[in-house]
Amino acid sequence: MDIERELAILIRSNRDRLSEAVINDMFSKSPKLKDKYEQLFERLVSDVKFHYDYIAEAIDCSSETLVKEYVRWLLVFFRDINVPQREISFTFKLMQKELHKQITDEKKNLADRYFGIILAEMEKNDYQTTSYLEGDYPLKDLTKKYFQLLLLHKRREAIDLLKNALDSGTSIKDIYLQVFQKTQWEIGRRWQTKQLTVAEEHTFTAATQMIISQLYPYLFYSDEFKGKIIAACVGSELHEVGIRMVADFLEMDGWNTIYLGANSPTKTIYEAVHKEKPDVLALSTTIIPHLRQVREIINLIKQDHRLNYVKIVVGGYPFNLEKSLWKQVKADGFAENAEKAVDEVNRLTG
Ligand code: B12
Repeated sequence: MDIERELAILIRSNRDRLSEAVINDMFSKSPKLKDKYEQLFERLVSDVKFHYDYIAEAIDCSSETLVKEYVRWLLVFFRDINVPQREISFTFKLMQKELHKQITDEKKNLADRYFGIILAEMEKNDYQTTSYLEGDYPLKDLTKKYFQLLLLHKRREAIDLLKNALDSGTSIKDIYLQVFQKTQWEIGRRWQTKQLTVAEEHTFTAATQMIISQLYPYLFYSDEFKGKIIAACVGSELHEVGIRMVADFLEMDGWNTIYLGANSPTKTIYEAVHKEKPDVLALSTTIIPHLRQVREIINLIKQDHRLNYVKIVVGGYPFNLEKSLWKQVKADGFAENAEKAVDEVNRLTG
């Protein structure tokens, strides 16, 4: 086993204990922070667990990009609830110190490299997010109108808007990749920067899922039967809109897709692959620490000689950040969006 994997396993298996120790140490070192956060002890511990999970996964994937991206995301997230950057840096320094107590010198060097990257990235602290609705793209007006209607909870008008666009020749695929995808990403950005509440994010996502289902009569199904695909989100992954879009695009291309959706445990996916014998397994993850579950299911399938005909294609947020990650998890292919997923599946099976 390589040292990255060993360190990642060590962090994961000790992260609960480490995280409590970090917050206790923080309170003993800083009475001011103790005063400010004592009531929030559990919350702080759970935040530190979250940080350790991301660091462990980035180390496991040997990816500096993943850890840098996490820091940028975190700084924006905390800035908008007025947590000062120095408190975040202080937490990470204590995390590093606590981890040091558990590991050998060789692993200390590796851990220090990642903590060094984290702390350097924090120093920049000038991160801005920009709206996904801006920029140059063909369906910009339609996307902005749709987004406004969602904000006003006008779902019926939103459906009519899109049906009218489809009736006047706009392609359903463009609506998926521009209107729905950009809307979802923008909802995320506004949630991250506290312009939308969790409740609003839930409502708007549910509205878009309902609207997608209303547009199914507009999906163009091919008469061709190219083969069978299982599409699933791994383990504890709840972000299902992306893989749903991938499945719909593949259906339109002539693939019979069996959609397992969010939250599919490794065992469930493995059993479904045995039962259905698909040509392709499409796996999605959004949350970086869930990459471990991607690796787990891929290993299981690759080690099972009865399944050596199954091609595995992966995608989702971390794969778009780190373009070589799909090789790292030992998948056969990757695509950055639903349209490219179709090309990739055809290439792998052609
Ligand atoms: C809706 C949403 C949720 C919903 C999901 C509900 C649902 N039914 O899907 C809920 C409320 C459950 C949720 C929870 C969380 N979320 Co959330 N969520 C989102 C949001 C706003 C939209 C996701 C979405 O629909 N995207 C639209 C689709 C179309 O885009 P996509 O997933 O990238 O998919 C495309 C490609 O990636 C690719 N692709 C995807 N899968 C696959 C698979 C294959 C095989 C291929 C080839 C291609 C491919 O093709 C797709 C289509 O073109 C995003 C914002 C964002 N930027 O995505 C945040 C976001 C992903 N969430 C985020 C976070 C932090 C969380 C939570 C951790 C919050 C929390 N503390 O609880 C939890 C984690 C839950 C979990 N265990 O999974 C962060 C992640 C940041 C980070 N650094 O990791 C984001 C980016 C928001 C933000 N800007 O801060 N979330």
